[in-house]
Amino acid sequence: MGEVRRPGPRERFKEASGTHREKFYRQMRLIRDFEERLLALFEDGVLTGTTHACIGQEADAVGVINHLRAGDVVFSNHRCHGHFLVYGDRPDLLAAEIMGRATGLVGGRGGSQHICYENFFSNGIQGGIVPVSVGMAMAEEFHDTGAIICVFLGDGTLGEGVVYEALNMASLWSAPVLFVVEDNRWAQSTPVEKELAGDMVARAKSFAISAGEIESTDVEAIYPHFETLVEQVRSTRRPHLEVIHTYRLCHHSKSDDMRPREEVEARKEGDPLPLLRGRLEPSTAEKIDEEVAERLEKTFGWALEQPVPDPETLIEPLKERSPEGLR
Ligand SMILES: Cc1ncc(C[n+]2csc(CCOP(=O)(O)OP(=O)(O)O)c2C)c(N)n1
Ligand SMILES: [Mg+2]
Repeated sequence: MGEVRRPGPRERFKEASGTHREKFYRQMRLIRDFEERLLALFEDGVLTGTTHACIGQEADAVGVINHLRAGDVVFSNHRCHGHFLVYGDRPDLLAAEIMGRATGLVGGRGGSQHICYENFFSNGIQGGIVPVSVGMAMAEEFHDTGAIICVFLGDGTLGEGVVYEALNMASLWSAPVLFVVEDNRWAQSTPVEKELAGDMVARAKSFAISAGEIESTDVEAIYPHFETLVEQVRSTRRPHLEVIHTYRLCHHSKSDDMRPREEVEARKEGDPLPLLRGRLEPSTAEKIDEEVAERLEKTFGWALEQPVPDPETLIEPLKERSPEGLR
């Protein structure tokens, strides 16, 4: 095996604190509460610009990324906070980044959508990350690292032509990429029925890429479902595409929601948080809720005190960063 590119302290994936159930609930609680606090700061006018929350889709990030190993690479899109928080467990650096602070993940230049941390990369251009993830997979193969790439994309993004060039090359070149399509039934204000012809799984199969789907918001269904898929990509060194049919319970961005109210209300029954919380001992769930609330209180308090970058440095290329944050 060659040297793993930018390995990072990724062994944390193996350290389950308490049971899987507790760990998964803690991670989902962190994502949900982080984003709710963020949205409140936008409402209060403390934050400006834009952000896309993944409220309702937390089980995807938790159910997939917890299978990855040190050295594996994650690509995400505009809706990246959940993926990042499971990958990096650094709400402090993410909060500072979204607030445009110098001590954020990428020095306050990336904001909510453009993150780079260890082997995690996100970009807000729909579809743009997909060919990059295939190129990255080929680089990992070239260096014989054994790493795999996991890339998250939305249902609407399947309308971008570059996705199909990337699927074609991934199959031809045998790239170890797990494409995870989060089908939340909407692309901004367009329902999936008006944006996508045919079948998502069949599209991948037409490139001789193995593919499947799961309809669930239950992390205890998604996590075991992805165990074999991640192992399959790792051992066969071939791409796989898996669709998670889920639902976004929040607006697309900060306040834009064109969906029928009744539809959103009905989907709240599948909210992944109460679903898992109900399986925990009430005292355990309360303890986790308190722990997360306390952590986020410190996180946001710290982030709000961070300095903004010196405008003189804004066009300078960012140096390799190891931001300190709260640790
Ligand atoms: C190339 C490009 N076109 C348009 C946009 C604007 N845009 C941001 S999110 C979005 C909808 C994406 O829908 P989907 O892929 O289903 O992801 P979701 O937002 O549902 O998570 C659009 C059109 C963009 N970011 N990039
Ligand atoms: Mg969508």
